Amino acid sequence: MSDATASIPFPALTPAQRLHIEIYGYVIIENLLDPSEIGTITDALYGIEDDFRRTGELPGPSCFNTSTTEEFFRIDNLPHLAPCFFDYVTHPRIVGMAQEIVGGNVRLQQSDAHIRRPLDEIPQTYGFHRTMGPTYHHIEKGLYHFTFIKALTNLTDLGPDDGGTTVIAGTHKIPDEVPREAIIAAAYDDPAMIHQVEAPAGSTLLFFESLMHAAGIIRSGKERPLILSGYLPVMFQAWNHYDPDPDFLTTLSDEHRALLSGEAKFNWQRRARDLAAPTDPA
Ligand SMILES: O=C(O)CCC(=O)C(=O)O
Repeated sequence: MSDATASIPFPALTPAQRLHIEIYGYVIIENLLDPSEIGTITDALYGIEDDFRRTGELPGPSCFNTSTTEEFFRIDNLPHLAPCFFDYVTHPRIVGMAQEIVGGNVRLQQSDAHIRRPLDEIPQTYGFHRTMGPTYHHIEKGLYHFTFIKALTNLTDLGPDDGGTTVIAGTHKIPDEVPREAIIAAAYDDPAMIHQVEAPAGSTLLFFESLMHAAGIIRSGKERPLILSGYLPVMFQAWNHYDPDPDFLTTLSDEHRALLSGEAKFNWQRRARDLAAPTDPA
Protein backbone atom coordinates (compact mmCIF):
# COMPACT_ATOMS: atom_id res chain seq x y z
CA MET A 1 0.00 0.00 0.00
CA SER A 2 1.50 3.34 -1.01
CA ASP A 3 1.23 6.31 1.27
CA ALA A 4 -0.86 8.64 -0.84
CA THR A 5 -0.38 11.44 1.63
CA ALA A 6 3.44 11.38 1.51
CA SER A 7 3.56 13.95 -1.30
CA ILE A 8 1.31 16.49 0.46
CA PRO A 9 3.45 19.60 0.90
CA PHE A 10 3.72 21.52 4.16
CA PRO A 11 3.59 24.44 4.25
CA ALA A 12 1.66 24.46 0.99
CA LEU A 13 1.28 28.25 0.86
CA THR A 14 4.10 30.78 0.70
CA PRO A 15 4.08 33.53 3.34
CA ALA A 16 2.74 35.96 0.72
CA GLN A 17 -0.08 33.58 -0.25
CA ARG A 18 -0.90 33.01 3.44
CA LEU A 19 -1.04 36.76 4.07
CA HIS A 20 -3.24 37.29 1.01
CA ILE A 21 -5.86 34.76 2.09
CA GLU A 22 -5.69 36.03 5.68
CA ILE A 23 -6.46 39.60 4.60
CA TYR A 24 -8.75 39.10 1.61
CA GLY A 25 -10.25 35.65 2.31
CA TYR A 26 -8.92 34.21 -0.95
CA VAL A 27 -5.73 33.67 -2.89
CA ILE A 28 -5.17 32.66 -6.52
CA ILE A 29 -2.53 30.01 -7.21
CA GLU A 30 -1.74 30.46 -10.89
CA ASN A 31 -1.18 27.46 -13.20
CA LEU A 32 -1.71 24.80 -10.53
CA LEU A 33 -2.92 22.38 -13.24
CA ASP A 34 -0.90 21.76 -16.38
CA PRO A 35 -2.39 21.83 -19.91
CA SER A 36 -2.80 18.06 -20.05
CA GLU A 37 -4.69 17.97 -16.71
CA ILE A 38 -6.86 20.88 -17.86
CA GLY A 39 -7.60 19.12 -21.17
CA THR A 40 -8.54 15.81 -19.55
CA ILE A 41 -10.87 17.41 -16.99
CA THR A 42 -12.45 19.63 -19.64
CA ASP A 43 -13.06 16.68 -21.98
CA ALA A 44 -14.61 14.63 -19.15
CA LEU A 45 -16.91 17.50 -18.15
CA TYR A 46 -18.08 18.27 -21.70
CA GLY A 47 -18.46 14.53 -22.38
CA ILE A 48 -20.79 14.21 -19.37
CA GLU A 49 -22.83 17.17 -20.59
CA ASP A 50 -23.04 15.79 -24.16
CA ASP A 51 -24.22 12.41 -22.87
CA PHE A 52 -26.78 14.08 -20.64
CA ARG A 53 -28.17 16.20 -23.50
CA ARG A 54 -28.42 13.04 -25.64
CA THR A 55 -29.78 10.54 -23.11
CA GLY A 56 -30.95 12.56 -20.08
CA GLU A 57 -28.90 10.21 -17.92
CA LEU A 58 -26.36 10.76 -15.19
CA PRO A 59 -22.83 9.39 -15.74
CA GLY A 60 -23.01 6.92 -12.85
CA PRO A 61 -24.34 6.20 -9.36
CA SER A 62 -23.91 8.55 -6.36
CA CYS A 63 -23.89 11.75 -8.40
CA PHE A 64 -26.41 14.43 -9.31
CA ASN A 65 -26.99 17.59 -11.32
CA THR A 66 -27.51 20.87 -9.47
CA SER A 67 -28.40 22.54 -12.78
CA THR A 68 -28.93 21.33 -16.34
CA THR A 69 -29.99 24.55 -18.05
CA GLU A 70 -28.26 25.61 -21.28
CA GLU A 71 -26.58 28.46 -19.42
CA PHE A 72 -25.47 26.44 -16.40
CA PHE A 73 -24.63 22.74 -16.49
CA ARG A 74 -23.31 21.31 -13.24
CA ILE A 75 -22.40 17.75 -12.28
CA ASP A 76 -21.93 17.00 -8.57
CA ASN A 77 -20.01 14.40 -6.52
CA LEU A 78 -17.17 13.65 -8.86
CA PRO A 79 -14.43 11.37 -7.50
CA HIS A 80 -15.70 8.06 -8.90
CA LEU A 81 -16.92 9.46 -12.23
CA ALA A 82 -13.51 9.85 -13.92
CA PRO A 83 -9.88 9.33 -12.85
CA CYS A 84 -9.10 12.98 -13.65
CA PHE A 85 -11.78 14.12 -11.18
CA PHE A 86 -10.33 11.83 -8.50
CA ASP A 87 -6.86 13.22 -9.22
CA TYR A 88 -8.21 16.75 -8.81
CA VAL A 89 -9.91 16.24 -5.43
CA THR A 90 -6.85 14.35 -4.11
CA HIS A 91 -4.27 16.68 -5.69
CA PRO A 92 -1.48 16.84 -3.07
CA ARG A 93 -1.03 20.60 -3.44
CA ILE A 94 -4.76 21.28 -3.05
CA VAL A 95 -5.09 18.92 -0.09
CA GLY A 96 -1.98 20.50 1.47
CA MET A 97 -3.45 23.99 1.12
CA ALA A 98 -6.77 22.80 2.57
CA GLN A 99 -5.00 21.24 5.56
CA GLU A 100 -3.07 24.41 6.14
CA ILE A 101 -6.24 26.51 6.16
CA VAL A 102 -8.30 24.12 8.26
CA GLY A 103 -5.38 23.57 10.64
CA GLY A 104 -5.44 19.76 10.59
CA ASN A 105 -6.49 16.72 8.58
CA VAL A 106 -9.29 17.26 6.08
CA ARG A 107 -11.91 15.26 4.28
CA LEU A 108 -13.71 16.00 1.03
CA GLN A 109 -16.92 17.90 1.64
CA GLN A 110 -18.18 18.43 -1.91
CA SER A 111 -16.94 18.29 -5.48
CA ASP A 112 -18.53 19.63 -8.64
CA ALA A 113 -17.74 20.77 -12.15
CA HIS A 114 -19.62 23.56 -13.94
CA ILE A 115 -20.06 24.98 -17.40
CA ARG A 116 -21.30 28.57 -17.27
CA ARG A 117 -22.49 30.18 -20.50
CA PRO A 118 -23.36 33.80 -21.26
CA LEU A 119 -26.93 34.82 -20.45
CA ASP A 120 -29.12 36.51 -23.09
CA GLU A 121 -29.44 39.49 -20.82
CA ILE A 122 -26.29 40.54 -18.97
CA PRO A 123 -27.10 40.68 -15.23
CA GLN A 124 -26.39 43.88 -13.35
CA THR A 125 -25.83 42.29 -9.95
CA TYR A 126 -23.99 39.25 -8.56
CA GLY A 127 -25.52 36.36 -6.66
CA PHE A 128 -23.27 36.82 -3.61
CA HIS A 129 -23.64 34.07 -1.02
CA ARG A 130 -21.88 31.96 1.58
CA THR A 131 -23.08 28.88 3.43
CA MET A 132 -21.73 29.88 6.81
CA GLY A 133 -20.15 32.80 8.58
CA PRO A 134 -16.85 32.51 10.45
CA THR A 135 -18.28 30.91 13.60
CA TYR A 136 -16.19 27.74 13.39
CA HIS A 137 -12.78 29.36 13.09
CA HIS A 138 -9.79 29.35 15.38
CA ILE A 139 -6.44 31.11 15.60
CA GLU A 140 -3.32 29.12 16.32
CA LYS A 141 0.27 30.35 16.31
CA GLY A 142 -1.01 33.63 14.89
CA LEU A 143 -2.67 31.96 11.87
CA TYR A 144 -6.39 32.15 11.15
CA HIS A 145 -7.99 28.76 10.46
CA PHE A 146 -11.48 27.99 9.22
CA THR A 147 -13.41 24.76 8.86
CA PHE A 148 -14.62 25.08 5.26
CA ILE A 149 -12.24 25.78 2.38
CA LYS A 150 -12.89 25.61 -1.36
CA ALA A 151 -10.44 25.16 -4.23
CA LEU A 152 -11.98 26.30 -7.53
CA THR A 153 -9.98 25.95 -10.74
CA ASN A 154 -10.86 27.73 -13.98
CA LEU A 155 -10.39 25.51 -17.04
CA THR A 156 -10.12 28.40 -19.52
CA ASP A 157 -8.14 31.63 -19.45
CA LEU A 158 -10.11 34.31 -17.64
CA GLY A 159 -9.85 37.94 -18.68
CA PRO A 160 -11.84 40.82 -17.19
CA ASP A 161 -15.00 40.09 -19.25
CA ASP A 162 -15.01 36.32 -18.81
CA GLY A 163 -17.00 36.13 -15.58
CA GLY A 164 -14.39 34.72 -13.21
CA THR A 165 -15.48 34.03 -9.65
CA THR A 166 -16.23 37.29 -7.89
CA VAL A 167 -15.88 37.96 -4.16
CA ILE A 168 -16.33 40.71 -1.61
CA ALA A 169 -12.78 40.82 -0.29
CA GLY A 170 -12.28 40.43 3.45
CA THR A 171 -15.85 39.41 4.30
CA HIS A 172 -14.73 35.98 5.55
CA LYS A 173 -14.32 37.39 9.06
CA ILE A 174 -17.67 39.22 9.24
CA PRO A 175 -20.01 37.35 11.59
CA ASP A 176 -23.45 36.10 10.62
CA GLU A 177 -25.24 38.59 12.85
CA VAL A 178 -24.39 41.26 10.27
CA PRO A 179 -27.13 40.97 7.62
CA ARG A 180 -25.73 39.69 4.33
CA GLU A 181 -27.80 42.22 2.37
CA ALA A 182 -26.09 45.02 4.31
CA ILE A 183 -22.63 43.65 3.46
CA ILE A 184 -23.55 43.33 -0.21
CA ALA A 185 -25.10 46.82 -0.35
CA ALA A 186 -21.97 48.30 1.25
CA ALA A 187 -19.76 46.58 -1.32
CA TYR A 188 -21.82 47.92 -4.24
CA ASP A 189 -21.32 51.40 -2.75
CA ASP A 190 -17.56 50.97 -3.10
CA PRO A 191 -16.93 48.35 -5.82
CA ALA A 192 -13.17 48.46 -5.13
CA MET A 193 -13.99 45.79 -2.54
CA ILE A 194 -15.46 43.51 -5.24
CA HIS A 195 -12.63 41.40 -6.67
CA GLN A 196 -12.95 39.15 -9.71
CA VAL A 197 -10.67 36.29 -10.74
CA GLU A 198 -8.58 36.94 -13.85
CA ALA A 199 -6.07 34.16 -14.34
CA PRO A 200 -4.69 31.68 -16.86
CA ALA A 201 -6.44 28.34 -17.33
CA GLY A 202 -5.53 25.87 -14.59
CA SER A 203 -5.33 28.51 -11.84
CA THR A 204 -6.88 27.73 -8.48
CA LEU A 205 -8.88 30.12 -6.36
CA LEU A 206 -8.51 29.02 -2.75
CA PHE A 207 -11.08 30.69 -0.50
CA PHE A 208 -12.69 30.52 2.90
CA GLU A 209 -16.31 29.53 2.24
CA SER A 210 -17.31 32.29 4.68
CA LEU A 211 -16.13 34.81 2.08
CA MET A 212 -19.07 36.33 0.21
CA HIS A 213 -18.67 34.93 -3.31
CA ALA A 214 -20.53 34.55 -6.61
CA ALA A 215 -20.20 33.41 -10.19
CA GLY A 216 -18.89 36.35 -12.21
CA ILE A 217 -20.79 38.09 -14.98
CA ILE A 218 -19.83 36.90 -18.47
CA ARG A 219 -19.67 39.84 -20.87
CA SER A 220 -17.30 38.29 -23.41
CA GLY A 221 -19.67 35.67 -24.82
CA LYS A 222 -17.26 32.87 -23.80
CA GLU A 223 -18.09 29.70 -21.87
CA ARG A 224 -16.54 29.29 -18.41
CA PRO A 225 -15.91 25.67 -17.34
CA LEU A 226 -14.53 25.02 -13.86
CA ILE A 227 -13.95 22.31 -11.29
CA LEU A 228 -14.04 22.71 -7.54
CA SER A 229 -13.62 20.76 -4.35
CA GLY A 230 -14.45 21.70 -0.77
CA TYR A 231 -12.82 20.35 2.38
CA LEU A 232 -13.75 20.13 6.07
CA PRO A 233 -12.06 18.81 9.22
CA VAL A 234 -11.95 15.03 9.11
CA MET A 235 -14.62 14.46 11.75
CA PHE A 236 -17.29 16.48 9.87
CA GLN A 237 -19.94 15.02 7.56
CA ALA A 238 -19.97 15.40 3.80
CA TRP A 239 -22.42 17.99 2.53
CA ASN A 240 -25.92 16.85 1.52
CA HIS A 241 -25.74 14.19 -1.22
CA TYR A 242 -21.94 14.34 -1.46
CA ASP A 243 -21.34 11.08 0.39
CA PRO A 244 -18.70 9.03 -1.44
CA ASP A 245 -19.77 6.17 -3.65
CA PRO A 246 -19.51 3.09 -1.37
CA ASP A 247 -18.21 0.71 -4.07
CA PHE A 248 -15.57 3.20 -5.17
CA LEU A 249 -14.35 3.56 -1.58
CA THR A 250 -13.44 -0.13 -1.45
CA THR A 251 -10.99 0.36 -4.34
CA LEU A 252 -8.93 3.05 -2.59
CA SER A 253 -5.84 3.16 -0.38
CA ASP A 254 -6.46 3.83 3.32
CA GLU A 255 -5.26 7.41 2.90
CA HIS A 256 -7.49 8.19 -0.06
CA ARG A 257 -10.47 6.45 1.53
CA ALA A 258 -9.97 8.62 4.60
CA LEU A 259 -9.76 11.76 2.47
CA LEU A 260 -13.03 10.95 0.68
CA SER A 261 -14.97 9.52 3.62
CA GLY A 262 -13.51 11.09 6.76
CA GLU A 263 -12.79 7.57 7.95
CA ALA A 264 -9.48 8.72 9.46
CA LYS A 265 -11.41 9.74 12.52
CA PHE A 266 -11.73 6.05 13.34
CA ASN A 267 -8.01 5.45 12.75
CA TRP A 268 -7.37 8.46 14.94
CA GLN A 269 -9.36 6.82 17.74
CA ARG A 270 -7.60 3.51 17.16
CA ARG A 271 -4.21 5.23 17.35
CA ALA A 272 -5.26 6.90 20.61
CA ARG A 273 -6.23 3.49 22.03
CA ASP A 274 -2.93 1.94 20.87
CA LEU A 275 -1.01 4.71 22.58
CA ALA A 276 -2.96 4.17 25.80
CA ALA A 277 -2.42 0.39 25.74
CA PRO A 278 0.37 -0.93 28.01
CA THR A 279 3.45 -1.94 26.05
CA ASP A 280 4.77 -5.50 26.13
CA PRO A 281 7.90 -5.41 28.33
CA ALA A 282 9.40 -8.30 26.33
O1 LIG B 1 -19.17 30.00 -10.35
C1 LIG B 1 -18.32 30.40 -9.56
O2 LIG B 1 -17.26 30.86 -9.95
C2 LIG B 1 -18.61 30.42 -8.08
C3 LIG B 1 -19.06 29.10 -7.55
C4 LIG B 1 -19.87 29.28 -6.31
O3 LIG B 1 -20.63 30.19 -6.18
C5 LIG B 1 -19.77 28.33 -5.21
O4 LIG B 1 -18.89 27.47 -5.21
O5 LIG B 1 -20.55 28.44 -4.25
